[in-house]
Amino acid sequence: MAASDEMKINLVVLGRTQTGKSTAGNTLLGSSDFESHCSPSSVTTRCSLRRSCRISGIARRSGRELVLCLRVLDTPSYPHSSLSKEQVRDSVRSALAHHFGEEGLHLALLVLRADLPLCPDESHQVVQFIEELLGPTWTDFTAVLLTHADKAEEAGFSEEAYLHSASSTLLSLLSSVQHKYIFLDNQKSIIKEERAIVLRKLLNFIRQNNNQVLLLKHTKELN
Ligand SMILES: Nc1nc2c(ncn2[C@@H]2O[C@H](COP(=O)(O)OP(=O)(O)OP(=O)(O)O)[C@@H](O)[C@H]2O)c(=O)[nH]1
Ligand SMILES: [Mg+2]
Repeated sequence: MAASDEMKINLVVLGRTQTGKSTAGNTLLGSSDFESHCSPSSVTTRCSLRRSCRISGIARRSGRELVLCLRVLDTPSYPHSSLSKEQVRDSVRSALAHHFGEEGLHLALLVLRADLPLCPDESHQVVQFIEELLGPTWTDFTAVLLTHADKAEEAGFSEEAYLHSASSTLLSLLSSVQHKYIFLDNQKSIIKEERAIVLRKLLNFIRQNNNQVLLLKHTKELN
């Protein structure tokens, strides 16, 4: 297959602890590579990259099947139960530069729990963190992943009702990332068709940003 029929997609999951970042990475990759479980302390303590290639049936280009190669960088949370902000920021920064330095990052997925309200202080904290990592154009390269959609659904919220009742903080965050958001139920074992729907949405977000990538340099090169 010609290289032009392949598309590499580079993603990073970011967010608070126990929001479902690692599980979301697994859902997207269709694997169980990232360690993920319920814990009273943060589970992920270092960045790790996993990939899933030869994904077909998602998109076509010029009438030809496009084969995706998805790469997901899992990260320790911020805030973290045992790492300082600087430790998390430095390790994510260097992992981004190491893994995506040459090809660039397509999208950062800011993972939030759909079943918990987003309050102004925590939104400010996480947004500031992402801005420090990605720079001033962070909104173009960020989408919000609302995990625990199963719990919101169990509580009787349709997507429309959910957004109607959501905190103004969440609504303003969604607006700042140009309404790039996806509801995700990580709990059920996602079937191929559902995963394809999520991947198509991500692809549309990337297209919405004119297929641009964010180039992330090593800190040393920035000086
Ligand atoms: N019900 C439900 N549980 C979820 C969902 N996503 C994740 N979980 C559960 O939430 C817990 C934490 O998930 P992780 O993926 O480890 O969360 P994390 O954000 O990577 O956590 P840290 O690495 O500790 O920061 C696990 O028990 C998951 O099974 C979801 O969409 N619905
Ligand atoms: Mg994790």
